[in-house]
Amino acid sequence: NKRNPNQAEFVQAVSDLAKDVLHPIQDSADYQQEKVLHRLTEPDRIISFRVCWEDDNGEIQINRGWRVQHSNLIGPYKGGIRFHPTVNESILKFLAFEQTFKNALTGFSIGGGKGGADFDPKGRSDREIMRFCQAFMNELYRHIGENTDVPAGDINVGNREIGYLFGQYRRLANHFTGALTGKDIEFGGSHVRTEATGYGLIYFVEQVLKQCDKKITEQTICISGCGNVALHAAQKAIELGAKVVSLASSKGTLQSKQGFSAKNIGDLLASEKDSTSKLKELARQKDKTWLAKKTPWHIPCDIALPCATQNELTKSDAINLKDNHCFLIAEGANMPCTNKAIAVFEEYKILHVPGKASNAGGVALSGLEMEQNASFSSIPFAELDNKLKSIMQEIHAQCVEYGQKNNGYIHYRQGANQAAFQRVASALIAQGIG
Ligand code: AKG
Repeated sequence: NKRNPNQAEFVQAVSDLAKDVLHPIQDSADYQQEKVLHRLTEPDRIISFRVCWEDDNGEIQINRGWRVQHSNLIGPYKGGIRFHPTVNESILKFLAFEQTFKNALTGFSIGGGKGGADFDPKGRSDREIMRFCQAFMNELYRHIGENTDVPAGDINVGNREIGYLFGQYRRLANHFTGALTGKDIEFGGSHVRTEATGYGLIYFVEQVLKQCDKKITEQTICISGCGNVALHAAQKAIELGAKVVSLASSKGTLQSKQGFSAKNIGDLLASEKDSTSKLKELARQKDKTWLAKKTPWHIPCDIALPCATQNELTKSDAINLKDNHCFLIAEGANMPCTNKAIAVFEEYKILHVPGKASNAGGVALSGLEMEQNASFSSIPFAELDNKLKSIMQEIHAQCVEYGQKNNGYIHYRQGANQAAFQRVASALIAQGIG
C-alpha cells in the first residue's frame, strides 16, 4: 500500500496472489533470499504518454495513454489494450500483473503487459476512432514488436480498433510482423481469436463440471456483460445445452426466464448498437424482462459467469448467489469479484475460479496467432478450437494439482496462483538479479 498509494486495484490484485503464495515462499529459502514476491510486484516499466488527436469538429482532444510492461521473464510482454474513461495507472498495473500469471498458466512463452487510454469511444464516429488509434500508436509503436511486446484488444478495443492500430504500426515500423494479435483474418489474424475468451471459459466450466460429476445440460447460468466474452460464453453454453438466463450492461440486466436462444445471441453479436440499446431491444420479446440498474446476481442460477469488468460482483451479490444455491463462479472478466465477495464463496465452499485461469483462452489463442504469424501459416477453425479446449483442460489440471483439495473442494484461486507463480519465480531466479 505504501509503495503504491491510491492504487487500490493493483494492491488488491497483489494481495490476492500474495495470500496464496505465502506458504510456498515460507517453504523456500531461495524464494526468500531472492525476494521473488517483492521483485515480481514491481512492473519492469510503465510508459505513459500524451495522445493528441483532432475530432470531427476540428477540435483538438488530449488523452493519456499507457503501456505497463510488467514482466518478460518467460516471453515478450503480452496483453490487451483498453480504451475506457475509467482507465488509470492502478487499473493497468493490476491488469498487467494478472496477465503475467495468466500467461504463465497457458504454457506459452509469453510475458505480461497491459495498456490503454482514458479515451471514451462512446458516440465517436468511425473516423474519430481511427484518428485516435493512429495517434495512440504514434507513440506506442516504438515500444512494441513481435519479440518485444505484443498488444491485443480488451474493453472497447476489438477487431476494428486492432485494424487501425496495426495499420499505423505497419506504416511507422515499415514492416509487416505479428506485433499485435486479434488482427483481421485477411492480414495475419487467427480463426477462433474472437470467440476464444468466451469459449475457453465454457471449456473450463466443462472441466469443473466433470470434476463434480455434473452435466452442463442441467445447468442454469447467469452471465453479466454483453461484449465479446459474455456473448461467446453464452453462445457456447447454449450450444452445449445449458440454460443462460441473463446478460447485462452497466445500465441493467436482461433476464430471460426460459433461457436465451442461439438466435438471440447471434442477433446480439451481429448488432452494431451499444450494449444497453441492443439488450433493451431484445427485452421487447415475450419471455424477457429489462431490469434497469440491476445486476444479474439476484437471479437464481447454478453457475455465475461475471464477464463485465473488475469488482462488479460485491459481497451482497455473493450472498444472493449463495442463498440461491449457486455452486460455481467462474470469472470471464479480470478480477470481477471483490475480496469480500470471494470471502463469502470461501466460507460457504462455493467453487470460485479466478480469471487468470478461466479467461485465459483469449490470450492462449493469441499465442496460437503468434505461432501462425511466425511460421506464415493459417490453422483451420476446428483445429484451433480443439487446441483451445486442450489448453483449458491443461490449465484446469494445474489448478487441481496446486489447489488444495479439502473434502472434494478445490481451491481454484490457490491452484492458479501457485502454479503460475512457481513458473514465473523459477524463471526469475534462473535469470539472475536484475
Ligand atoms: C486478457 O487476457 O485480459 C488480455 O488482455 C489478452 C490479450 C491478448 O490476447 O494478448
